[in-house]
Amino acid sequence: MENARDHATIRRGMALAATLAAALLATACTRLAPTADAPAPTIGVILPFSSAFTPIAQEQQRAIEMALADAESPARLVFKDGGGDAETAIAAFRELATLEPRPAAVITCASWVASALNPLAAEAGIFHIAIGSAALDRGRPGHTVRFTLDAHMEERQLASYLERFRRIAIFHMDNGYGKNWAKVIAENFAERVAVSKAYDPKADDFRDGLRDIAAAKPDALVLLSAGNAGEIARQAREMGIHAQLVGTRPIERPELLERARYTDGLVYTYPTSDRKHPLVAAYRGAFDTEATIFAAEAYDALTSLLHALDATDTPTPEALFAWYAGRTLRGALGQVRFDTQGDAVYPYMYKQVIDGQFHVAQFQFPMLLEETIERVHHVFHEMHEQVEKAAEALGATGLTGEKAQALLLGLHEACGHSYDCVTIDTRGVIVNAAPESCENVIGADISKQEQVRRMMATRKAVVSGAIDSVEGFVGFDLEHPVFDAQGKFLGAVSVLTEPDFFGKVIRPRVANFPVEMWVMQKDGRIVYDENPEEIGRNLLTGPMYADFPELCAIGRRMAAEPRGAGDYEFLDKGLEHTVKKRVVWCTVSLHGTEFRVALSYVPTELD
Ligand code: COI
Ligand code: CYT
Repeated sequence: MENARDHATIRRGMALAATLAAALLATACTRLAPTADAPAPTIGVILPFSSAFTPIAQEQQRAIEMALADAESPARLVFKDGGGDAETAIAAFRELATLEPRPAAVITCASWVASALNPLAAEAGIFHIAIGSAALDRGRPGHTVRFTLDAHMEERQLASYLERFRRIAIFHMDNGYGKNWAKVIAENFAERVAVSKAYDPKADDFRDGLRDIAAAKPDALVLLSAGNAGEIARQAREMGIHAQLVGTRPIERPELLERARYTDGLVYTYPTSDRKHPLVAAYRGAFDTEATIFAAEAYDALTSLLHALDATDTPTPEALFAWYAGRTLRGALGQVRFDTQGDAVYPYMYKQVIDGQFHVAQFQFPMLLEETIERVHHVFHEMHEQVEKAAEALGATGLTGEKAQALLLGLHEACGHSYDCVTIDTRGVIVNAAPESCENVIGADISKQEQVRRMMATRKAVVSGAIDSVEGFVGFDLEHPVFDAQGKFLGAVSVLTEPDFFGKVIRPRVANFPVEMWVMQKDGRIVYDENPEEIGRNLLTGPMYADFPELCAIGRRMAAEPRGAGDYEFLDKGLEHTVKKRVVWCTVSLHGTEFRVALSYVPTELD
């Protein structure tokens, strides 16, 4: 490489000049002198310049040009107007495909464009990257790489919040983004969707559709919208619609804050991204406005594409796709993992418009904790009720024999997260077990286990802490005494939880949120953590924690107090760097055994 720094400087100058000169509808071109050995690759970029999304296209173009200016290797960018529909984008693609030399790749924005161009790009042998495309139907798998989280994944996160509403109204853009999202919500909340209306994103009067929404008297109004959400909110409020406003990723546009009076309180899902990435400050400096996630995706798309082109000997679509699939990248989006389909996965959180600004929604941390606690509580409660019934029935059948085993199997099937169910006799020996695959534990003496001793001593139902089960893994055991009709103590019936019990209950509740959850017993033992290395360690006495006195202090408070919150320093998710964390915790208990369920996050990572 000759003088990479000079190149970078020249490119930066050209990129900014191009940005300033680019008329909205014009085809902008950034030409670079090819280096002696390899010609600069041509990259086509199709953005919705002439559409309802002009400011989004502009933002993406700026970010792509900034990425080129920051890059080590040259490229020739050819921007094309994709309009607001698939047909215009297809025509733009056909023009790109005739260029000499042919583009090595095409970057496109919008769901409807991504789905339409995936097969065409595959056909033409041109690698395809989709940005700003939450909905994508890949007619040709293994070809398109996407930088946007899929709507289904985002909806799973939005659902945690939507669950609290009874009458949901949906007002969506009449395009591939809006229609697909509306469908995903309707699939999940079928009977609660009171009304779902499409609107033309190029319109400026939305009152026709909003009248039907007003008539449905919703308590939540989901806007599947971009820049015109502000105007929609104004018209909705003026028509007397007071529902909670809810949104999704593209709703965070500067235009929204111009209508802050009407959009205040709006809650929406949004990527966490990396607000400390140089792009954020550079964009603000150059354009005096905030870069949104559209810029971050566009910047990372071009940056990574140039790396991929450098790293592949023959940059065929197959080779480029293979470069992305399974890879983890770091960029303006933060840390991004590409799955084998070629889809980017990165954390989303809730944001909220408060006092005319976009904020990280603080309510989400206690909300996610409460929801998770409720879930664990539900599982415990169900086990308790089922085991109580089984104990009653076993009093009549006795603890051994086929009838008893059928009861144990029924108990096992009725309890979510049961690994097996057994009966023990008065000596503490396992005398029966279900399912059949677990019969090998029959005969094991578990009388020395702490919870068995407690049950024997009190003849009351007990729950263990984490125990090393005779089954061979760490589990939690609910023991319920069994008495016959005369009140004679026969022994007990038990449900043992499956391996990774807390993980199985907790993980889906907080999947893809930028939080970590962990569970501690009152003795300080960590019985669940996202980081498996920490499970089984003791927060109060473990050497791993000794260098973090604030964390130990939190641990002592958690041992003593059923609920609380605090700040501490500890290692990040990868156990690499020390970061300042915030924690909120709560308790779930059954038969006197208490578990502290904690949620922690890094506030500075989020804003
Ligand atoms: C999407 O399709 O996911 C988008 O964000 C498109 C955008 C132009 C509203
Ligand atoms: N196993 C079991 N303790 C064990 O080790 N099934 C119940 C209690």
